[in-house]
Amino acid sequence: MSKPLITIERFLLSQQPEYAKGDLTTLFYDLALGAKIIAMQTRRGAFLNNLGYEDTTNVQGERQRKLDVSADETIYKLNDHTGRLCAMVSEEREDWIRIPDNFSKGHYVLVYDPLDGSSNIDSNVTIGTIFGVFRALDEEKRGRIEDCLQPGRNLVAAGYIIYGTSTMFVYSAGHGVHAFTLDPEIGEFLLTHENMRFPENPTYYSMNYGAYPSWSPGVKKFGDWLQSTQQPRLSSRYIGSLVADFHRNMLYGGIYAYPADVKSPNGKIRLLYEAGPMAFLAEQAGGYGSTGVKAMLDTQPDHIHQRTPVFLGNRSLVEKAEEFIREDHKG
Ligand code: AHM
Ligand code: MG
Repeated sequence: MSKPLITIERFLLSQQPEYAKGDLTTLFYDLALGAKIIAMQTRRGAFLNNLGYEDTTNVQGERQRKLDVSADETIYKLNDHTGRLCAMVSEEREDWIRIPDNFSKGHYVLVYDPLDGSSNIDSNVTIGTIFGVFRALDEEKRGRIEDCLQPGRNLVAAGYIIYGTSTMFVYSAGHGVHAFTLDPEIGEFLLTHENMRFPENPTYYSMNYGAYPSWSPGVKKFGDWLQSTQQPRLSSRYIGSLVADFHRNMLYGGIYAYPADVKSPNGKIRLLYEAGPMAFLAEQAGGYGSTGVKAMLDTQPDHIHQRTPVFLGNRSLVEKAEEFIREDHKG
């Protein structure tokens, strides 16, 4: 007998029957559709005149690439009118997104980075989409900034889509991390990796050592420790796409870190729609996510584009980073 074909929808319903016909299931359906469209846009970028830059910058002052903008439009357009959401936050938009008045509103908030790993977009290197889903704090009021500014601990679900040698949809709705691979022949995501866990013994570390001179003494010591005193020794792998580095490390064990440095005292990665969802996935896969000082999931965002230092991966390695960084904070 051949193996059953398990779609995201079928799997979600089998795991969490309470979501039957629910908004979360259909939200995932739309995100998966978005993933297929963005995968096509990135694959055909050169033919669609979709490589290179727009004339615009985003709120972080970064020049927007055409694919950043089209991926953002894709996710926004698939979700603005469905009646499932009361608000959205995108890395590419300065303000939180209100659902237009002519559409009905729902209980969920979607936060997303439409295309992460921007520096890799035009060079055929793996990139990803990151998302998180919160429930509105006050379901009556439907859509306020407070509904968006929630700590990762409140996430109902989170995930990423990885555009690599294949396209994968990886998510957790609080019952483990599961991955679905896009079968391009039939255009459907099918379950390929159930209940992903960080292996006990890590293999890789992923940090941009080009920033070493600007790291704090504690981060430098951690970076040195990763390179010199591990038995058996870890190997270095750094793609510069959070999704890709995290995904590989979840499969083989390891740590991804983007610490603070002199240039960016709060680090580079955004708390709400990058670090929070990835920390949720890390904990669901038996790992841990930290700011270097405390659990990422317990960190309350003060504004939607807030940055944070990030340490994600095997708990033993992330806690080691915290040990070294704690030294920086002692008198
Ligand atoms: P982006 O949202 O502008 O793409 O920035 C986030 C990305 C991460 O995916 C990646 O880990 C990091 O920036 C790489 O930064 P750097 O080139 O400084 O190492
Ligand atoms: Mg990003």
